[in-house]
Amino acid sequence: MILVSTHKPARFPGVSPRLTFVQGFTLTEMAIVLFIVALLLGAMVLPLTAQMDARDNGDAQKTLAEIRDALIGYAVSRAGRPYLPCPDTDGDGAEDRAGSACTNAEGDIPWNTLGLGRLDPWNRAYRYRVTPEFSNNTGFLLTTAGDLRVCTDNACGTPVATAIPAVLLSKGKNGAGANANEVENSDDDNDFVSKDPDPNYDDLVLWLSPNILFNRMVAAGRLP
Ligand SMILES: [Ca+2]
Ligand SMILES: [Ca+2]
Ligand SMILES: [Ca+2]
Repeated sequence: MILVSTHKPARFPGVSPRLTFVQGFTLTEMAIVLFIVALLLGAMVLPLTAQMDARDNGDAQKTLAEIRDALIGYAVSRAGRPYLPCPDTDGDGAEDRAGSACTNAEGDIPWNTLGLGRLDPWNRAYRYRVTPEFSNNTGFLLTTAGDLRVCTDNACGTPVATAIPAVLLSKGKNGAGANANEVENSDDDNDFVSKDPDPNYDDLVLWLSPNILFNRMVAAGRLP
């Protein structure tokens, strides 16, 4: 809203021009409005991507937790002493076991054996590594120690967890990244990195704590 004089300057001194309010926008006002709209649109588009990423990450975390529960359910339901399933190493979703031991300590989640967790939100298989002493079908005891470690970086100066029976992993939106912390999660050894996401790290790592596993076996009457 602006004030505009609708009359020519007064011809006679002492008589001031009459002022009238005129409805409408000046170019400056239009520019300000457009600028604000552009700001708002920009502010909406970025969070939309962030929201979708957050939703996918949340879905993956939820599925990883369900897979972890399914591992415990698998162990509880064994006929003899409890043991964990082997990884799937040939892509058919069934665990790959050669005799009493796993063909490999690491592979994809045996989604068909467990009944869930075929692909993560980015259409890649969830990964799974298990300590051989926990996956041998001779079964584990309350004294069995895991051989996996979870650390906050690839140097692993401060392990978050040690003696872990099994680790579950989604490689996140960027897949197996080239960053050293992500490489640590794809190098087929006993160490994994779990940390807050950054521009070069988006892996999601979940592990099966020996205390939870043992507690559930005792509660189910399967151990000792
Ligand atoms: Ca298989
Ligand atoms: Ca990743
Ligand atoms: Ca590693």
